[in-house]
Amino acid sequence: MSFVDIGEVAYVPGSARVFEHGWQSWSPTGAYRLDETPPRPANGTIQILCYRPGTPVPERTFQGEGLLAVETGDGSVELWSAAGPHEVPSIRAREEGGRLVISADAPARHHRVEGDLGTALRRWAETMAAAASAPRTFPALPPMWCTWYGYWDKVVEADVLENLELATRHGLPADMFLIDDGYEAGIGDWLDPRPGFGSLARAVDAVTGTGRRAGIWTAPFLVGHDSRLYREHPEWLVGGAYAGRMWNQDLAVLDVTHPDAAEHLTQVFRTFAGMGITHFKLDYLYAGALAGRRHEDLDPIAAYRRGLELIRRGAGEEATLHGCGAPMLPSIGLVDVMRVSPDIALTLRPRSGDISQPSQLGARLTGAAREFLHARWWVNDPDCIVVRPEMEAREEWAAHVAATGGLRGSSDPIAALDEWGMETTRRLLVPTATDPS
Ligand code: 9PG
Repeated sequence: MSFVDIGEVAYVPGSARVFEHGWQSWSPTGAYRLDETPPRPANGTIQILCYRPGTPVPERTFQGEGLLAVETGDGSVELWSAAGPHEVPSIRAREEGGRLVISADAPARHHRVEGDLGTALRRWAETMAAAASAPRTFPALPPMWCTWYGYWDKVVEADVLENLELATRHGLPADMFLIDDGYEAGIGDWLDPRPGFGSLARAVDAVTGTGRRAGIWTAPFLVGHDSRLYREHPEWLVGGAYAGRMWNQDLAVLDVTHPDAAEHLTQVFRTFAGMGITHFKLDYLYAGALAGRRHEDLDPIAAYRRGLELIRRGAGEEATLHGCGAPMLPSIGLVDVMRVSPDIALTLRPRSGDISQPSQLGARLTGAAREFLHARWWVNDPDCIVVRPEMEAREEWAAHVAATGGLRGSSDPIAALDEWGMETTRRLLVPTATDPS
């Protein structure tokens, strides 16, 4: 891929800022002064997992995926973006002779907006939503409870039952229970139970039996090298595509353009829907848009969109599709809910210093920078409410969640909440805002 200069901007030194839009849910997004260095991946694996694969950024260069905006400092914003959501140019800005030179690796359109960055981003989001036929209105989604940030991959059926009981006893209005990563036998083997989890069907029945909706996590485009799917169907993998390493194994990619793999994918979601599951957290979705050799010669973004359509076919029109780790622009119109930030964690700062990694700081910075997408492209998911006593700076996290209109989900073991945690959780568990801010 080669970059071609497409424009330049004059700016006011000291007050100008460049807004970089990250590729997927976990990719850092924000506005930076020209003397700041934006977040960059700590290593090659994180580049694949959390940034745009294959697009390392040169030194002293800003880069947005599908969107780069310059708040010039004189009251206007100059913005470059894809013509539509199905092509996502990488767009760069570098300082040269007192101006910013803009370059891109695919066609990008220029817009100039009088006003501040927030105004320009809101207007841009509306233009893109219309071009992508995103829904015009967004439902008030009820709050939820999620297993991940309390039980991690050790979750068992009994944890779900215990928290159902406690939610009822404490009057927590969590109307959907999401069983996150940990119930499955392998990455790709979604219908096989992890030995020791218990029964997924029983857990789902317990949830729906209380009148709540049941949700489940999958990473539908990933195939872990340790999985049964990987052993049994090497012909279903995208040739040469490497989705990184997680769960102590290398990750391959399901080729949704292979008819049998496509049928399998739809069937997995049809099976879950048949159990009564209506909310689907679809994680590590970036994998579906990786380049590689596919059965059918589709470009990666078209293949990604095809994959989501196959999932929708199995999950049903009424189901809620919840993207995570997902390429942002390519998902418009296909998901109902979208994670807009890296993971929350019990610690304020990320271990590696890279804010694409789980941490409160990363989740707050990128989540706040993407609040303008809420109720314009989808329902934002700022990640879960975690407010038990061991959570570092829990007041700050609660304040961040309170300021977003997006999905409210609690993910503490309810028994671990002290009085402040319980009150805060109850206060924050409200339906999503139907209007954008
Ligand atoms: C389940 C989790 C949860 C969580 C998702 C995703 O790059 N990383 O280090 C990285 C860490 C965690 C992570 C994604 C990326 O979490 O966002 O809500 O569902 O998977 O395994």
